[in-house]
Amino acid sequence: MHRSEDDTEPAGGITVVGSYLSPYVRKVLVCLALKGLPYRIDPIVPFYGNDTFAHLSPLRRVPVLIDDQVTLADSTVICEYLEERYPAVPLLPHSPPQRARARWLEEYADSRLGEALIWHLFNQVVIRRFVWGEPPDEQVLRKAREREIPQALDYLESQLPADGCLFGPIGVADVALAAFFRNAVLSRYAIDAARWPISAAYVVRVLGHAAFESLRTFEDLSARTPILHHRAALQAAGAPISKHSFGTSTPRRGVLEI
Ligand SMILES: N[C@@H](CCC(=O)N[C@@H](CS)C(=O)NCC(=O)O)C(=O)O
Repeated sequence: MHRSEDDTEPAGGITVVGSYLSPYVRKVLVCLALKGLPYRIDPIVPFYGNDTFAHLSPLRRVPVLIDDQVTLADSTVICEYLEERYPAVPLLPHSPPQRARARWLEEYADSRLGEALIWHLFNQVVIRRFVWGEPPDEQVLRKAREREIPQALDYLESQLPADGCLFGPIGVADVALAAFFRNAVLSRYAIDAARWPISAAYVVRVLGHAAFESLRTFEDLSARTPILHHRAALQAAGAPISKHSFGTSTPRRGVLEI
């Protein structure tokens, strides 16, 4: 699945720029794994991107995918591209209504779960502290824990299957939804299985898939390693690290203010 035998960039191969801690990066890495596509990763936290990174990703966000033909800076666009270019293992269902529903749930994950679980939870407890040396905004955290996440789980409880995945085999909607809840785990937020039994079981099931499992060591390592040492620590642990990095040692604020 990974290509870590040597330090040569694979000719015509795929490079993903972005940290193992990002749910949007995780979504792309899991889709690559499911499609059996090898890749290299430049595991930068986006605030540490250099000037070239800003050129590749105008919003200075991760993931960025670079291959022999294109450079793309949005997880949904990347996954659609992979789906079209490498259709052998499909990650969208076949019928138009189901495809549309899969896209909606992916969009819901990226936007609403992104807001609640990343900007208002993970970024508060992890990024603010470890990138900016600031304490979390307790009001934002409280709102996320007490209102936004419960609201999202109420909705998901009505949408998710009691068994298996959303549309048969695991697909991009499952990957996107579960990817965000992995950051909930990393932020020490556990879904209350008594209140949302279907969602709690679904997230455990999807995160238990081998394609998610294969990333866990690198995620946990990133979570406990100072940011500037991520690359070396991940390389030592066998991650398929790219030869070149778009990282720098001083963080700068993002382009979008959310
Ligand atoms: N719509 C983008 C969102 C990506 C995104 O927001 N990534 C976060 C990391 S989890 C990021 O790069 N944040 C840096 C910032 O907000 O400046 C996608 O789907 O790829």
